[in-house]
Amino acid sequence: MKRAFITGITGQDGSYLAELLLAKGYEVHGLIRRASTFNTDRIDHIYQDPHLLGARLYLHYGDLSVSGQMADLIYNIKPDEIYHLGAQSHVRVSFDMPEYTGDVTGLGTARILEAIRQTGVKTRFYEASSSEMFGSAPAPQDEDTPFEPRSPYAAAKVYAYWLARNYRDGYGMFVSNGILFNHESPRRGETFVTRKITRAAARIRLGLQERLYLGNLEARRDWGYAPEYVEAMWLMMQQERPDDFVIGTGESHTVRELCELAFREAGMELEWRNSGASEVGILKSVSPPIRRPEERDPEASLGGASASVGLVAQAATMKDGTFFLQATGSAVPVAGAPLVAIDPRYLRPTEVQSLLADASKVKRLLGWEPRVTFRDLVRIMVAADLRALQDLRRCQDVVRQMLNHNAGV
Ligand code: NDP
Ligand code: GDR
Repeated sequence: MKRAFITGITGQDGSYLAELLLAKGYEVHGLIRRASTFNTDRIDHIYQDPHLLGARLYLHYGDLSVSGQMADLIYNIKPDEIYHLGAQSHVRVSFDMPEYTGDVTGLGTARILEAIRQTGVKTRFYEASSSEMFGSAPAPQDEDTPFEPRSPYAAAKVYAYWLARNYRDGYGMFVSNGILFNHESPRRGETFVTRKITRAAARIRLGLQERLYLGNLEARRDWGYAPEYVEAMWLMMQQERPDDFVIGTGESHTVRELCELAFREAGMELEWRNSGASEVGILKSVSPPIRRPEERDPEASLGGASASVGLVAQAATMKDGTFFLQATGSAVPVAGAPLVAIDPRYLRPTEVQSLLADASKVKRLLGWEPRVTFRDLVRIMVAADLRALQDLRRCQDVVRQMLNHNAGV
């Protein structure tokens, strides 16, 4: 049985990769950080009690900023493959925390590579490199495009990239860089722009949020679907020789397009007015219904739950069994409402304006190609956010009914 060690297993990619490797029969070890609240949401569904016979998922406490620990873990686990995904991965935050980002995102890689070298454990190493390293280099970008990093995060990733290559060349280690362009999913952290937008579209549609504040609407990204990208990571580690690969879709869109599409998926058409910092996305029309076939009694759960969060809204059922929210107050969006606005806080001191992958190498050599389109991706994410909010409302209802029952109301 192959054994893998994943740093960043609690993150978006780590959770999908752990699923993939477990499905392939691996024993999976993951590095997790101690936190005062649970931080294992994304992997709770695959958690296995290590005391049980046949358990194949093991979690180890640790931190990428601590050197000795990595050597201990690697020596004891003796993994066949190490997927190093752990990082302070937020570009905007890296401007506020440059030193910490350098320590975790840059030096974290050095600590693991040194641990492998010093322990002599025979293992393969995957470095989570990033399209951010290309920075201001003109699009499209491929494996030969020179790096022009534009943030402390990107600078740290460039350091880690070159260190990985240095250990491959200098010590003959199996070390591969996956240069991944943005990849998203319903598990994406809520402050990255895709999830921030899809979540806000769902919340605004259900009357739980009034407005979405964004930064640069013109930034262009090559957005793909995360579960497909972890397949590419695994493929890279199965090759005879280590190599570096760009992974992306070859299609790019602006934040503005993403925003329009996500709101449309949630049943709202946007219209842009003004420009610069005063630009706003106005609600042109709401197009009910939102399909929710599994909901049997929307009146009972939705109307009540809206009241429970202090909003003025009621559910209405359409003839075809679908439903929409009828606005009876200002909390539910009505045409003309400014739903999207600019907040300069979300602008970056230096921006990466346009990223677009030329991923022909990975297609040619590994046969990897993305299947989920940009439209599919946004649809998947908006649907997941709507579903999650509706599930939450149902739970709130049940709890309220129980409380009422206990109180004899
Ligand atoms: P996430 O931000 O979702 O996950 C980051 C992971 O790193 C989390 O498990 C986090 O733990 C862990 N981590 C952060 N700091 C430390 C630390 N000091 N010690 C130990 N663990 C730590 O990132 P993604 O899953 O999106 O990305 C995975 C990797 O790929 C990252 O290195 C990222 O920079 C890189 N990347 C991502 C791309 C993308 O589009 N998603 C594109 C290109 C590269 P916790 O849960 O406790 O916070
Ligand atoms: P990025 O992702 O910086 O590309 O890094 P993010 O989703 O944060 O930003 C994408 C683009 O959207 C613009 N933007 C905003 N971004 C955020 N977060 N919030 C906003 O309100 C907002 N408004 C506009 C940004 O300026 C940017 O141009 C991600 C991370 O996963 C990295 O770890 C990874 O390496 C790269 O993708 C590839």
